[in-house]
Formats: sequence, C-alpha cells, structure tokens
Amino acid sequence: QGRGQSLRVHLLDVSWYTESMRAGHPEQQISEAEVALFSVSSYACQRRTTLDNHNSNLTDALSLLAENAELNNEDGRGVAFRRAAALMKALPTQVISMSQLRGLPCLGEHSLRVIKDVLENGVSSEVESTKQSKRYKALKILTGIFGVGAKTADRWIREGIYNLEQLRHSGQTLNRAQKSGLEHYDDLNEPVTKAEADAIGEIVQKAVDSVLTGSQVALTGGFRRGKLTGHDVDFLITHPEEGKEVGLMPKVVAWLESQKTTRNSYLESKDGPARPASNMDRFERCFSIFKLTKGKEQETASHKIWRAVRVDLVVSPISQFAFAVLGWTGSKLFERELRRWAGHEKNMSLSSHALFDNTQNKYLRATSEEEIFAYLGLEYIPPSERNA
Ligand code: DCT
Ligand code: MG
Repeated sequence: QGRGQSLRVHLLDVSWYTESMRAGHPEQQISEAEVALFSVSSYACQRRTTLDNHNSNLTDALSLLAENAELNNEDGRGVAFRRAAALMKALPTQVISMSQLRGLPCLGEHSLRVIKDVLENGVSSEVESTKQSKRYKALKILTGIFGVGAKTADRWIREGIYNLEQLRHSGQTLNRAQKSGLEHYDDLNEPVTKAEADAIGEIVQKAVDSVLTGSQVALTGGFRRGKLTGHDVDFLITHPEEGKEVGLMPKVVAWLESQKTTRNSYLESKDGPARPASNMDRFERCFSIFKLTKGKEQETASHKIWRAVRVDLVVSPISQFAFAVLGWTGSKLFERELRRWAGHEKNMSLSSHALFDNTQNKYLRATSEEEIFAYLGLEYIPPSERNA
C-alpha cells in the first residue's frame, strides 16, 4: 500500500501525463483518443508560468471577463476569472476537450461554461456580447486615461460621457494626472517596448547617480519577467547604506525635471492614492510621464520627435529591498497568490516591505528573493516563470 501511495504522489507531481479516453479499448484507439490530463497546484505561486501560453484562446476570453468584472467593481468575480485564466496559462499543452479539465482547481462553474463555449464554438457568447456592450467600450476608453479608475469612469458614464470627445466638452474638472493622461492619451495607450524600457533605465540610472552616488536601480514589473512590451516601466531604487535612501525620491524627480526628461511627476503622497500612515512622510512611489526622445532629428510643429511613456519609480531601504523586488516584479495575480499562500497556509503576512510570522510573532529578515520563498515553504520560482 505504501508503494502504491508514493507512485500516485509521483504521478501527480509530474506536470502532465496521458491516458486513453477509451479505457476499455486502449490499444486500438490510443493515437486519436490520447488526451493530455493535467495536474496543477492550486496556488499560482506554486506553479511555473512562462510567457509561452498554449491556451491563449481560453485565457483571452477569461481575462476579458476578469477585466470587465474589475471595471464594474466586482472584485470577487474578477479574481475568480483571473485565477481560472492563470491556471490555463500554466498548462503545458493546448486543451481540446472539457474532459481534460476534470479535477483541476480554480475552475468555477462560470469559468467552465466560458471555456466550454470557446472549445465548442470558437468564441464565448458572453465575451462577444461584453465586447459589443456600450458600457464596456466606454469603461475601456475612459479608464484608458491615466489617473482615471473604474469609479470615476462609472460616474462619467452615468452623466452620459462615453468617449474622449464627450469628456472634453463636458466641463468635468480633471485633476493634474487626468489632464496629462488625456493630453498624452494615444502615446500612453501604445505599448512600451523593451528597447524603450532600456533607454529609460539609462536615464533613471543617470539621475540616481547624479543625486546620490552608490544608489542602485532595478528594473521590476513585466519587463523583469521577460515581457517584450508593457503598459509602463517599473523601477526600484535603493542605496546599500540603510537610511541614505530617505529623501531620495524628490531629488531624483527634481533632477529628471531639470533635464526636461519628464513631462509630469506625481509623488504618491502628494497626488496619488492614500498612503498607509506608517510612512506618510516618505515619497516612496512616484508615477511619472517621461518624455522619451525618439532620435536626434530636429522637432518642428508638425514633426514630434518624442513620445510620452509611463514610468513608476519606487524607493526602498536596503533592509526591505528583497521584499520590494519580489512585490514589484509581479505578476499581479502571482503577488496576490503569494500573499494568500502566506496568510492561509503559513500564518504569515507578506508585503512589499516585510514578512511577519504570526506564529513566532516576529519579522523574518531576508536579503534575497530565494530566502523569502524558503521562509514561505515554496520552491523558488524565477521572475520569467511568474507570469501567472
Ligand atoms: N502590483 C501588485 N498589485 C497591484 C499593482 C501592482 O502586486 N495592484 C505589482 C505587481 C506588478 C508590479 O507591481 C508592477 O505593476 P504593473 O506595471 O501594473 O504590472 P506589470 O506586470 O508590469 O504589467 P505591464 O507590463 O502592463 O506594465
Ligand atoms: Mg509595469
């Protein structure tokens, strides 16, 4: 019995195996009836998810429904669709039949219905009708403005504003971020390339070198996970000597502005969403819009030689750096799942600042991401496999 047990565990541990769908006649039918069965861990942070997605027809459908739920402030539904999409991204081959999904975690009734629709009809009727709906289209357009969230977009829609033209003529008061979001709408909705991210990285490195020697810059977000494009570029800044990083963000921003490389910066404690009270006095995060010059040509009235790119800068003390790198590398779902795993499975609280062990009632120190995974009892997953 012991041997049978361990064999079963071994089979479940390999990522997939095949089984004849016609158990009664395995020999004759095997080639056409052979279908991959999958065994997948239930938390995204236990899985390796590369950018190599074998089920984009399914993940696109589920992601669109997740996005629609989030745009309608239905967070529970949003997460359920995100989890289902993440599970499909982690499968090693293309799903062709519903029977392959039996026993898999993260797939609720609604997600299964969507998947079935796509497998049988090529598209999901719910996705198609969502895409066509006036409300979804308006929410997409309006939240595509930097500084506009789902709540603001919803308020505008209730006042009859469905597009940028109507917004411009509505007399709505826009805050500073929204004004520049509207001004740079097309630029900011064009994906940022890796080459652009690298060019911006050089500017940021130059900025931190100029204001405080020895400062370090790390690329985080989607580009650290190996993505070739992104909606912004994310950087984390620190200094090897604890405490030296205090006051660094306003200096970096002032340098960038003096060089005319940024159009606008929004220090979070001044312009952004509410901050936790514990570090109120620190400019920890800065959303900014960079003015990225395209070439060495001369600008004329009709020929614009730069484009606006969103850049997120975060400063972290070196003692928290490993937690900050882990927290800002993403993906969003991977981060959410790490925190859920920590809380539900380990009785720990994980943030971008620290890991607290509620059982031992103490903070756990770490200087690398590997150490944090080890504290959490998780196998180390490199950034390129955190694309859940
Ligand atoms: N993050 C998070 N939870 C959020 C927002 C962000 O955990 N609600 C973390 C994970 C990713 C990182 O911050 C950067 O955020 P984004 O730039 O929004 O994500 P991205 O993966 O870099 O996506 P993109 O490539 O589109 O910029
Ligand atoms: Mg990003």
